[in-house]
Amino acid sequence: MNGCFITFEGPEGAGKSTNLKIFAELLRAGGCDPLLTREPGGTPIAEGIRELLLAHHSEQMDGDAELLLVFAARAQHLNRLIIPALASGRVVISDRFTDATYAYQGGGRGIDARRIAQLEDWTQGALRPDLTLVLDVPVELGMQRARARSALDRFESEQTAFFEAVRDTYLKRAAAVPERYRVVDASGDLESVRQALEPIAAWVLERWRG
Ligand code: T5A
Repeated sequence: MNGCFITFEGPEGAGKSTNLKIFAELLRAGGCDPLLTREPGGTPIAEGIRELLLAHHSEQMDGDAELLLVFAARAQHLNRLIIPALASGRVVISDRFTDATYAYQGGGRGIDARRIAQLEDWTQGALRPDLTLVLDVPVELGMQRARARSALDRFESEQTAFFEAVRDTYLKRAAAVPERYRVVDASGDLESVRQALEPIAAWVLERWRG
């Protein structure tokens, strides 16, 4: 695999989507043309599964059903979009990936991380992101931003304890493997986050140029 796989993670309203675009601009300014994608989603079938996952339903979604849907979308996304792009040497940046499953289905829903790891191995084989940026904000600030932006989806309608567990899981995963993760304080204004992203983009460009 020649390319570079970067993921953006963090709790609700951390600014992943906004800052992913800024990060991509920094890479473009250095001559790199990254493929931007997102999870759940990224291909038409995976986007269909995303709609099912985010919508409010009249019956409660079973935790295992939710977990399997997340990985069904991921299998489609990986095999149809991410792996071919990496194989052709592209830098791929995904707005969320499997760390979100550990954070939301593991931390938030309480599903055993070993079960998630089994599905991760099955779906991804040895593939893991080369770099994961965790945009970190206190839960209440993130929720304020999310509420100000649009109506809340099924995940965003969870309680504070759920989001605290999500954030905690991200921070623990980042602390456990510091060589793969960069935790970015996303509680300041967009300019301060951009300044934190610049050296990380420079690192990616250096690696990309070989
Ligand atoms: N999910 C996903 C799982 O449960 N398991 C999984 O395995 C996966 C992959 C969808 C949901 O799916 C769940 C988690 C999610 O709940 P999503 O579409 O990425 O995932 O949904 P959200 O996390 O809800 O994405 P958001 O768009 O809400 O959050 P972002 O991307 O972090 O925030 P963003 O960039 O849209 O910003 C939100 C608002 O805040 C402002 C922005 O302008 C925007 O209005 N903002 C700032 N304002 C001031 N200062 C800053 N620094 C700001 N940064 C952003």
